Amino acid sequence: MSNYETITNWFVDLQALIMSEPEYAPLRALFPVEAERMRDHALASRLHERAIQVIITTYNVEVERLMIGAIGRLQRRQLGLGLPTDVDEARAMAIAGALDEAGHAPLGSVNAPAVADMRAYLEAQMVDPGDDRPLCDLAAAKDANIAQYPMAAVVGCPHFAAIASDPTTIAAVAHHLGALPTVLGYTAWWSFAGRPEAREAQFFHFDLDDYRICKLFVYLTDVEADSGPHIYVEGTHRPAIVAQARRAWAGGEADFDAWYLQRLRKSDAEVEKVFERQTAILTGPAGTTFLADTRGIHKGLLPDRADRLVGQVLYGVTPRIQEALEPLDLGTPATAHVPDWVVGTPTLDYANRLFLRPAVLPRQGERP
Ligand SMILES: O=C(O)CCC(=O)C(=O)O
Repeated sequence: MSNYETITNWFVDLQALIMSEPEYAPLRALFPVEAERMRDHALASRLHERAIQVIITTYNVEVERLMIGAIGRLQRRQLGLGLPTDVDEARAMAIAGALDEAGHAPLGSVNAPAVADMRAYLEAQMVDPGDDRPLCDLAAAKDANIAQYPMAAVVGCPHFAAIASDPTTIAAVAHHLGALPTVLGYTAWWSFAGRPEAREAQFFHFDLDDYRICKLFVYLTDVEADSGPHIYVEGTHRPAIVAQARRAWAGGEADFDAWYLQRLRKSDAEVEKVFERQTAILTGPAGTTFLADTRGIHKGLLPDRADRLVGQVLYGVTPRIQEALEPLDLGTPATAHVPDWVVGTPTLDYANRLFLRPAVLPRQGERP
């Protein structure tokens, strides 16, 4: 089955659950269509994007919980999926606990030879220097604040899919999100040092990619306080903390909403004053990995002294249509670095299905 059909069926089946199960009736106001209408991808995307917006902008935790419940039920009962096997469950729970509480959690380190492989691979790829400029060599992008690698190139980066698919990490993310994750993006980018001012994600903001999300970061350069650490305002992914800040806001709730929901980029002083929460400065040598629930307030600090190269995996709960719609087949030159086990069980295959597809083995009697 093509990726397109798999995604279509997922949305149709979820909609059928919403329409048929009484407990999901409150979701119907957001999804007032028959299940079959979800075959229209544009409609499915529009309805889900709108639902995410409504949930966030109305702080409707109950509807979010119902949606996660429906997705979990689809995964368990219809798709027959469970948590991955070969999991260090105590560790998965500890990681999920830190994510639930603070919003970020350290993971194990990637070893030096693997970091060197990833870096060498990425340095040989073209980058997007932003500002509508064409893809170029890394050297030609160094006047930008940030140069991003195209997603299709990052998927084939050595070790990356294996890091993203580690069963204990997938289990921890599943515990935190409340449903099995789907990888929604592979990204890697350079943040260059010495730029006069911060740009885009170098200002505080929060992400809205899905009903619930979590990102895995892999530092591929040494990251110290002056070389562009990820900065995370602890607890700000929790609706209760946001609600508390909203109640305490001197200008009233509408004014808070205008700042929190409509102002994409937020200043350090504003964030500090509004949330009064501990700020984590996530430093570490090349190979450091961690998870962050970027529904919370965060940014990548503008590096002062040294450039930073980071890889990132985005986990969500719905299979949103991707820039690279068709997954890459394993066993081809583009995925030469990706081990088979990352799609070797139903749950890992599900997590990776937007980007990676098991190699099609030649049928008996067919020539390879
Ligand atoms: O560069 C960073 O550490 C921040 C990344 C970020 O803002 C994001 O992934 O949304």
